[in-house]
Amino acid sequence: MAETESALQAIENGLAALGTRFRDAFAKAENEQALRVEQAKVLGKKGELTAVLGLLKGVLPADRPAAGARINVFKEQVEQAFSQRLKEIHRQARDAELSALPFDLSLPGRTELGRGHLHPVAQTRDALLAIFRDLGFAVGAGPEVELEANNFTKLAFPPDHPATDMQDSFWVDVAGAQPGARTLLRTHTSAVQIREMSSHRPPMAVVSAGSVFRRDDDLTHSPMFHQIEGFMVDEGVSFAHLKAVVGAFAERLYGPGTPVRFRPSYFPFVEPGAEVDAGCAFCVRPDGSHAGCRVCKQSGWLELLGCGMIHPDVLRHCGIDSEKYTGFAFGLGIDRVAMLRYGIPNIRLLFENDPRFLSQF
Ligand code: FA5
Repeated sequence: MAETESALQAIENGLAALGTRFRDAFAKAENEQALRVEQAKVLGKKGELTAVLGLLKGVLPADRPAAGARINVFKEQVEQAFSQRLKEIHRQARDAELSALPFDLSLPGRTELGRGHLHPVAQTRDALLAIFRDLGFAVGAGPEVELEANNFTKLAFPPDHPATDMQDSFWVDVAGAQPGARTLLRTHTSAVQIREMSSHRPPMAVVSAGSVFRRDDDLTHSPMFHQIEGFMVDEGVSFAHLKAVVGAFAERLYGPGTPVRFRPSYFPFVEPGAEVDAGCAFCVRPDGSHAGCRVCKQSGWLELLGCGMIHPDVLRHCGIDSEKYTGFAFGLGIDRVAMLRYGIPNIRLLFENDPRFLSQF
């Protein structure tokens, strides 16, 4: 009996000493790691409480449950003290962070990332669109996957025209398309003419820009490239209006006084049709004559665009009275203009996405 009493006393004394020690150690622990070390010293396998538990051997079996319960209460006290101190440590760390000196927002930023900018084709597109906007054209748009009807048929392409061939165009199947309605990646932005003229009534003057696709691939031809297309329809629109718009466009693009020349050409959707060249801006002399250079292949002229008076059949296909209304249309490759503008010799450079190349523009 005396033996068990002294064992119980030893347990009580042990817990009391341990209690003072761990409370002191927890209060002094300055960070989470130090706190966890102190906790392990008390509760760990080789910790001080294990030594106290050893004293249970000297307690009579009848007194052991009460002694065990006493030890469990102590364990809970340790754990409670531990989580309380941990919360305190976290709060102190957060307070220190919040009251530390704020970031200096006036410091210069890191420059390694560099600033991006618009792709040279996008810059050229925007410059060209701005010219036509200034001339009074509205900006329209159409999809890149287009109906055969809008890309070819309503533009009066005969069914056996080479452009409609599998070798020239990318035909695609579209899930849910109307039966019999063939679809392809549009081969030119002229399809936007059809969409606009079918959904609006004259007078109208619309320009649109975007990606187009053909089975082409060499130094100056890419399978994906970009075009700008414009047209105007109203009563009394004539070739003279077309010449005025094209002339103003050339002057805005290559400088005041830039001459243009019209050469007869064929596109199924215009009659008459023409190709337009602009005087070469790279070798023009002060008197307006041209020295001839590599860019214009010594000719003094640069190809500018294709154009013509909209064929009456095209107007009719869009439900526009071709007896009352007339119109003109024109289209040009943006990539070619960008190549001239920036002196880029190979069209593929534009689409390889090499930052060493693109960062030059
Ligand atoms: C057309 O696409 C006509 N839709 C333009 C038009 C519109 C004429 C309205 C009349 C009235 P063309 O096939 O010539 O025309 O192409 C126009 C321009 O696109 C060319 O002058 C050229 O600059 C550019 N181009 C054509 N194929 C490619 C290609 N594979 N890669 C880069 N540019 C190209």
